[in-house]
Amino acid sequence: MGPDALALVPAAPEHTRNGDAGYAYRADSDLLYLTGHTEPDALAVISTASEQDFVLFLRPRDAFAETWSGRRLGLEGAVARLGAAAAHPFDEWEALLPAMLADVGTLYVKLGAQPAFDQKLVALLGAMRSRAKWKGHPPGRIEDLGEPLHELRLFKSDAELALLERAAHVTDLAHRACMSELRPGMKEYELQATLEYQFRKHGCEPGYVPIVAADANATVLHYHQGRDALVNGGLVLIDAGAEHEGYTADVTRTLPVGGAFSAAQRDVYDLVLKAQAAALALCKPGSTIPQIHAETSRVLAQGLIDLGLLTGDVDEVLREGKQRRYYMHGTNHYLGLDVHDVGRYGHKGKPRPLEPGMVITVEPGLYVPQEGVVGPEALRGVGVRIEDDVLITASGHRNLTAATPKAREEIEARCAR
Ligand SMILES: [Mn+2]
Repeated sequence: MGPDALALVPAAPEHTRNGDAGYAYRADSDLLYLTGHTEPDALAVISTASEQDFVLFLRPRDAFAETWSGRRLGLEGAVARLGAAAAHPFDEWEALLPAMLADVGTLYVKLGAQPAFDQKLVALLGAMRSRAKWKGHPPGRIEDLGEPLHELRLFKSDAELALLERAAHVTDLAHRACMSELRPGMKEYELQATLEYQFRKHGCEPGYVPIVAADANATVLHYHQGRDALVNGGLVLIDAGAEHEGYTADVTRTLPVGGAFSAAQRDVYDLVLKAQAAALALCKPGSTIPQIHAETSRVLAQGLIDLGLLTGDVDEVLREGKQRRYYMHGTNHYLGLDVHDVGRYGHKGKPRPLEPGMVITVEPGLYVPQEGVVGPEALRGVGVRIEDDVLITASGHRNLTAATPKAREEIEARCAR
């Protein structure tokens, strides 16, 4: 932020599910990252313009309110537990902020993220302007807080990596439980229950709504209905990650129901695994995400030609983007507090190289529609994705989710038991 600057980070609003019932509250990742505060109705003020470098507005202790909606950290807690230099009741932020903003050089704020907050802030700046002669001017510049803050979040500290490793471990337990409990006739939601049971049993929660997709349901990328039965000889795609203290893993495995891949399923599985190996080999400093995607797409395109799903030579297929009919998503995204984590992927169309400390997913897949495609009948409706999470290191990468089985023979053995 530089000197003489002040950043504002509001808490995420609560959302009602229906009636008086709310959704489970999840703190805004920026606020969580900077402060550790997990309650709604809060505003963090981070300052290089004042001795008070971290001031938190938050809900004060209130015996009656806490009877209904749970214990609160309170003002004393903000100072004692979160290291705030000062704490004030949340409903005083509009009254107290003008004095904190007066004659500050630069205000950092993420405009557009929370329109209701923006509106109050703009009104407050307007009121400051009309009183500027006596009370001090509003900040001279307004900068996007996302730029410096998300650059920080993109590079994981050792403490953050320890949390991600714990999330990866619990995710591994959950995927292994699915492998051993998998039986023909089960419903998709039963495996979803297995995943969530393991997450919660180990103190985590789902980092995103798990995808459990039987057979052709796997060709719907964000499939969430989850009420179909698993058919003997079919496949089930499981995309699920545990979130631990805000940090989530993001792992996909594709399993044979009954314990044996058919010849056609095996061909697709082996191809996706081969594409993932090619992608992983490029996960090192200096590579770019578009470069990894291009190489992954090349392996998949050649395989699609070999399987009879595409015709022509591989350069022509890639030039025309024909492989996108079967592989329509990207190969990598950043991972951290958000499953699709923050951080710039490039600037003005130029991709940025990977650097040590970044954590990315590696997730090639192939999804053969049931209708409107050429090639062998047996491939129709087959959807396979294999996804791991890697930390970029100085010498290459470390696969944080390597423990979760993906070798075809091992997957078969575990699912057959
Ligand atoms: Mn992913």
